[in-house]
Amino acid sequence: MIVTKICVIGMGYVGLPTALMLAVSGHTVIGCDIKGQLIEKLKSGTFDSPEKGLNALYHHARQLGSIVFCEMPMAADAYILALPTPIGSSGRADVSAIHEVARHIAPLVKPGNIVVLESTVPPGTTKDLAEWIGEPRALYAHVPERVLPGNLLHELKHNGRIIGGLSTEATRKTAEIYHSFVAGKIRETEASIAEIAKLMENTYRDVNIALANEFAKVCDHLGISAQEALTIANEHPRVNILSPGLGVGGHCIAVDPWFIVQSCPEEAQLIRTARQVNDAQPVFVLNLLKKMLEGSLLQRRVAVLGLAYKADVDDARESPSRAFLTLLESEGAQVRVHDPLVSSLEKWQTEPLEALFPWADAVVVATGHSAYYQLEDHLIQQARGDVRVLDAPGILDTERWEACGISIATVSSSGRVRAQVL
Ligand code: SAJ
Repeated sequence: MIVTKICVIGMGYVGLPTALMLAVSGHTVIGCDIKGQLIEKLKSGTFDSPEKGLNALYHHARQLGSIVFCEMPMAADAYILALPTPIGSSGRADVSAIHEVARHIAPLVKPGNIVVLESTVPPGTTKDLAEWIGEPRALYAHVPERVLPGNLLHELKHNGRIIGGLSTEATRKTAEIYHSFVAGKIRETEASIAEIAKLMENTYRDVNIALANEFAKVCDHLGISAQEALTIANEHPRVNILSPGLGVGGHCIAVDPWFIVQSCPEEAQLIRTARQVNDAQPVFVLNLLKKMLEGSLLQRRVAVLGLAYKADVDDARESPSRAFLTLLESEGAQVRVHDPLVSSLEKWQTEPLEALFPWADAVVVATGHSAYYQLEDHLIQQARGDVRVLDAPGILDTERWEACGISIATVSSSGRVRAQVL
């Protein structure tokens, strides 16, 4: 294996683990980020993460002495950019972080160096990056990240990777680097194909969840249990419908489909509609709750469980809880919140469940944290006997709640609950 000096730019949830993996796989690594405090922590050995295995990998890399951290990029053989690409105020992808880094590394990049873009980007951005850097003899490739927070290190090693170079030499040389730590299949292709393939992956998931959310609405309207119907439909060997819930959050699936829509607004009708369906899901859940509380939320006390964008992560970016909490307050409800991993979301501060349960007229599970499935009986017993419980992702242990005389509605069972109870 060729030992390479690699500068990884962006020490976020993708860049840092990638840098550490490279550092324990025989490379010399420079990890950069403009966040001074983060770099200080990484340098001083005080970095701490809830992500499984990350702390151990960090200490291992430091012991090997194969990684240094700094705020500005330094000269290397290869540069890997793992930077955020959010949706900007114009509704288009904001690639300014990539543009800015291109400006910084332009004087460092030499002919034959490798420049890899891992950020999810609109089609054509890898080519733009090469132009922004302006060293046409460097080797450019898009290698989209594919990891799931919570299982990051396993996925980084075992997931297949797409390597899409602007030239075959770029693809081949970039693949050599990734072969040093990836056990999954490495798929070599062109940059534009890698870019659109990554967007297809997340769009597929978004459209699938939108379909599940729409099925939940349809079944609610018809007075049918969507949950049972979805379970049965998914028993077909070629059907795999995902689960309805409060909506789609996170900085990937709720964002990336727009990159396709911005590139082809006329062609991407289904993709746009799926985004809109998922964005509107908190309104559907709000209306279910309203029906459960006899039509009005005015002055009703609602405890919302879950601020994170999905189960068992401490990340609330684009969380559908935000829209839901805002809607609740606009209806005049009194709102208090809890999350085992996120301490606050804007003005909403986590409070102990012991304080919320005796207080609440209604409990809404927004995020399917395993802590909510595992709730202890003494906590459930603190809920009021007439409390209404709406479990959006459908994760509560219904038997234990029912043993306390409390019935539970979920987004996918609301049709049946409505037909029977409401
Ligand atoms: N969700 C549902 N129903 C489901 C599954 C998820 O409502 O059945 C919701 C979640 O609660 C969450 C949102 O969808 O709010 C997104 O969660 P996720 O677990 O589907 O995805 P992310 O955004 O955490 O990670 C995705 C992954 N992409 C795919 O699985 C195709 C991951 O591999 C990517 O690395 C990541 O996007 C990314 O960065 O692109």
